[in-house]
Amino acid sequence: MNRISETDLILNADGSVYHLNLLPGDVAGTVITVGDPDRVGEVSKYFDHIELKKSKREFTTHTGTVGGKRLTVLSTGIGTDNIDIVMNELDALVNIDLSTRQPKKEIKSLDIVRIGTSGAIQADIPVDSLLVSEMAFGMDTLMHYYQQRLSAVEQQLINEFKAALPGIHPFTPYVASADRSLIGLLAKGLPQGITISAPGFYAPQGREVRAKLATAGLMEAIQRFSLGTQHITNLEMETAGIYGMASILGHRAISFNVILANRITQQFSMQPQQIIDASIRQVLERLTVLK
Ligand code: R1P
Repeated sequence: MNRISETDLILNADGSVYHLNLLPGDVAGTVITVGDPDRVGEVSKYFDHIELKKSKREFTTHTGTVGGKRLTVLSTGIGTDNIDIVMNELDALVNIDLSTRQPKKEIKSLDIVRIGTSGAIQADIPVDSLLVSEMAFGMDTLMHYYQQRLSAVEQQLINEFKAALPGIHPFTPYVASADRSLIGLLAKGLPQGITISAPGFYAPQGREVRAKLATAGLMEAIQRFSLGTQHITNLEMETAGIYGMASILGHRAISFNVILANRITQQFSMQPQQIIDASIRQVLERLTVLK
């Protein structure tokens, strides 16, 4: 097999992967991702034992155990450009022999669990609720750089969504889904929805601060779009990339969204930190079912 070159997969002097600054043994089979580096400690404070803390740029990692289960929590920073880095380097840590620079014979599948914040775009989704992304459309372009094999159903979803944005959005969105088995194991009793991962926070999510500068009609078209009885539920900036990369690399992924804002009712959470904390505890409890 071809040796992976020093420039395709960059390693630091200690053998760790370039951006995450991690060695293969540093990562557990279940990886919680959060956007905010400060949220890593908010998750790991519930670990019984923390065995490792490492950091580089926006990527902070803590690995430890909760009730005997080994977990890693890692910050991705904001956006799917970072997700490209995080998913490739996590995959390299478990599926590439970093000393020989060859893919391992047995490919390992990680469980990737996002705990992120998000804004709802349907009036009936309450602020402070927790919503699981069943599927996500990427309004960024990340998956167009990969050979994402789409089912006929997924291709149809993209066509329908693109047709709902005529002349408003110049790019073809991509679509990717949560792992069905993780949804079965972890999402019981929680609302599930269709998430939009936007490539920015302001105009890409319909926000206008100083003047009317955002593309007219985009948010309204997204909000109106329906697949049968389902509508797009929420906006954030990573889920589609995580789902797309997980599916091409063979990992299982699920994204939990703490709904801090409702863009339709224009409400923002009165107690965001407490709500994020309660959601972290809820997700950690749910993770105990994973082997
Ligand atoms: C924007 O404020 C950030 O918050 C959301 C978005 O996806 C974006 O990363 O998630 P996190 O709270 O996990 O960062």
